Amino acid sequence: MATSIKKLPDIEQVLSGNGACGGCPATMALRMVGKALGPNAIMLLTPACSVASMGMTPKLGYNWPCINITFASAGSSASGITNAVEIMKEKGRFEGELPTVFSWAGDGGTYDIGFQALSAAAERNENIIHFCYNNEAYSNTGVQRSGATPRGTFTTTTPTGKRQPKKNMALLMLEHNIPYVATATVAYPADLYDKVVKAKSIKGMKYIEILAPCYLGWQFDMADTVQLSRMAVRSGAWLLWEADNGRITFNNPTAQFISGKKNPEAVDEYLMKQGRFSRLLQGPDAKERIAEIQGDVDREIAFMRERAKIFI
Ligand SMILES: Cc1ncc(C[n+]2csc(CCOP(=O)(O)OP(=O)(O)O)c2C)c(N)n1
Ligand code: SF4
Ligand SMILES: [Mg+2]
Repeated sequence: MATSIKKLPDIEQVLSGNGACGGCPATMALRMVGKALGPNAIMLLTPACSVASMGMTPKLGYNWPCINITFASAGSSASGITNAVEIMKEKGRFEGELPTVFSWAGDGGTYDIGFQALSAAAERNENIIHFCYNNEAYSNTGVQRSGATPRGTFTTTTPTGKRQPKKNMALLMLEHNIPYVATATVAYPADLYDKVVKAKSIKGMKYIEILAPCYLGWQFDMADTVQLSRMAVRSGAWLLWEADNGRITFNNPTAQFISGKKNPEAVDEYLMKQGRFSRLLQGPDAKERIAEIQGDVDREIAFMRERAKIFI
């Protein structure tokens, strides 16, 4: 049961005056993460919009010690820092509660360029939280395709629509046998908050992926970020789930589709609300293209329903 949004702490770790676009989903998500983690944390960032938005010392937009690292090294850098603070504590050179060490990366820095070091950190079960805010493209450099970009999407490197489906990164992380994996999105802030609070309490590797509809890449009105996020979940294009020690449970409204109590909405309306699809869905082959995307969504729901039954 998610905490009510009215009961979220007043604490703000994302400060006013940062350089993000209006309606930026990454910044909204980070605000919720800040409420859940509190001030005692160390943040690592790979190159992405969240770095471009944060400003420069001494006027950082994020109220944590922040370290900018290379694209490929979120897993290894966060591992080094978490081990360093634990050893300092053992040697009596660090007093008080250990900080939460977390990496904050985009889908480019997680699915693609950062995957190798992240996979290695997961296999070692390092005591970190890796957050992927997934806007389904390399937004900061002008919207190029990533491994998280869904089939049929226009990006500057897929001008006629991406041909391949996205990969299921959260499931790949689960298959590393780590203690906690979760998916979330900005339209369900209390669900996100609860998941981060839980991750903070668990020792070992935690992975949380947040769908982050970006008006620039997805081509919608920046006032509609939350609406797009909700439509993604209601259509089943984004599934809300978590896995404690390998056991998958689904969160509402996804849980209702999985149990068959309710059907997800058709993806058409969700797709047509976004310029990155709608431009490509106006031609003579529109019906087949929509059917192909709907097929990917239906397959993923069916696959996750069956995958959740496996717990040995
Ligand atoms: C090795 C390397 N390649 C390319 C870049 C240029 N670059 C900076 S940010 C960025 C996009 C990152 O995409 P993502 O991780 O999805 O974050 P987003 O921009 O979408 O927030 C790229 C390609 C870089 N900094 N380092
Ligand atoms: S381009 Fe998208 S992800 Fe980047 S700062 Fe703007 S709204 Fe946020
Ligand atoms: Mg991205």
